[in-house]
Amino acid sequence: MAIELEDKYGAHNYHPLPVVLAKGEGVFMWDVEGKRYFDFLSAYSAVNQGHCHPKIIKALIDQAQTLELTSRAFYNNVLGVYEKFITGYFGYQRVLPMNTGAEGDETALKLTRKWAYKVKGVPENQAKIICCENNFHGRTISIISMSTDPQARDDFGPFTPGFIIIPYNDLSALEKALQDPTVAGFLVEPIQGEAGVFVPDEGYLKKAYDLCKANNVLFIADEVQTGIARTGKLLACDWEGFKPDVLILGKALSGGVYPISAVLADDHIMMVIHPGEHGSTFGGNPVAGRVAIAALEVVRDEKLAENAQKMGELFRSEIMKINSPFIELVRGKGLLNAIVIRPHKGKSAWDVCLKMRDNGLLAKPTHDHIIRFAPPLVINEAQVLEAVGIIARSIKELE
Ligand code: IF1
Repeated sequence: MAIELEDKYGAHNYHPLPVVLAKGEGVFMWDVEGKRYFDFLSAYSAVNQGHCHPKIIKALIDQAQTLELTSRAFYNNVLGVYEKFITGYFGYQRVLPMNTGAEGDETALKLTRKWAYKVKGVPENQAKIICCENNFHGRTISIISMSTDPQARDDFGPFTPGFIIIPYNDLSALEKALQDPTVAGFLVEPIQGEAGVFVPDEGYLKKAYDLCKANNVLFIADEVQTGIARTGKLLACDWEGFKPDVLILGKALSGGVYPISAVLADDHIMMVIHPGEHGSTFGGNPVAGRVAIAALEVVRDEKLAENAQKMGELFRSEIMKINSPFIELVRGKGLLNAIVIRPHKGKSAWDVCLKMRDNGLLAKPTHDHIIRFAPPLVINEAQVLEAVGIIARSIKELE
């Protein structure tokens, strides 16, 4: 019924796994028939704090009943409190609030271009931004102009100019691209999600950051997916001990209950934007402010980064014990992991996901041979072991 309705009345821009969900709590979701599943997608890492976290839901309801939206034409009594909280939390001087991840990335691109003209002194309309092959930063026209994925790009042109695309995890390509004096920024995912949880070599990010510094270029980290404790640190860049010039957050900034994104930077960058030059009707609204504060408090109070680190180690070591012709490779960091599936007996990653669904665990293939495993970060040891049991059994049943 639900599937037919979506099929008949919705645009066909997704191909969901056939399961109709009706309820969520913690690491679990239930379908319309009451069958329980482990959620190993976490709404693409938006639900790091677990489904329907009571503290976050309470913040949402309380504020929604008090004051929902004022627009930025007026001040509201939550935004400043939220801005002070989030800048202190991540160690930046300023924040620019938006709603979706793609808007966060767009904001960072605009900020970087403006910085190039106002501070770096790049000639008008010449600013360039370096990005990486196989990136995923969202779905807007400018963002897909950076994409190298034909599915994301084909028939959506003409594209936005001003991007230089280099291979990911390739410092000499970056060094070469940085020689162009009109380069304003380097936009990068600390781990490439859509590419199939591709973890770069240790030291790559910090060295890339140092190269950017040496060339007066902004390092822009898209931590929309990797941020907020997913990889076992608050930010994935924390693994290499540096602070990006421009930080983009989204998804779990709301614990999944509401679209909230943010761009963080210090004064010398953020203050190039003046009134009227950028904004959003919903960005920085009181509900978003309260929800984001609650979501970040949960991450800190429940030590979700530490838990993601520990449970991630356990998950990978248990998965590696599964001896199957289907499993080519396991990779990831914290609780952002993927199994590369080797097609076997005509079965693909999609078949593995269907089988796991039957056995009570939901995950989604990416690029038809990779399955991403990213449960809510509140998962405990017994649950990891039970989930790995389901994954192992599902794979065995297909052999
Ligand atoms: C879809 C992947 C995840 C992101 C990074 C910005 C955005 C995303 C690093 C945009 C969004 C999504 C959106 C979802 C698929 C998905 C995804 F498979 F593509 F790689 F999460 F794993 N930066 N990621 O990953 O954020 O505007 O969507 O809020 O179907 O588009 P958004």
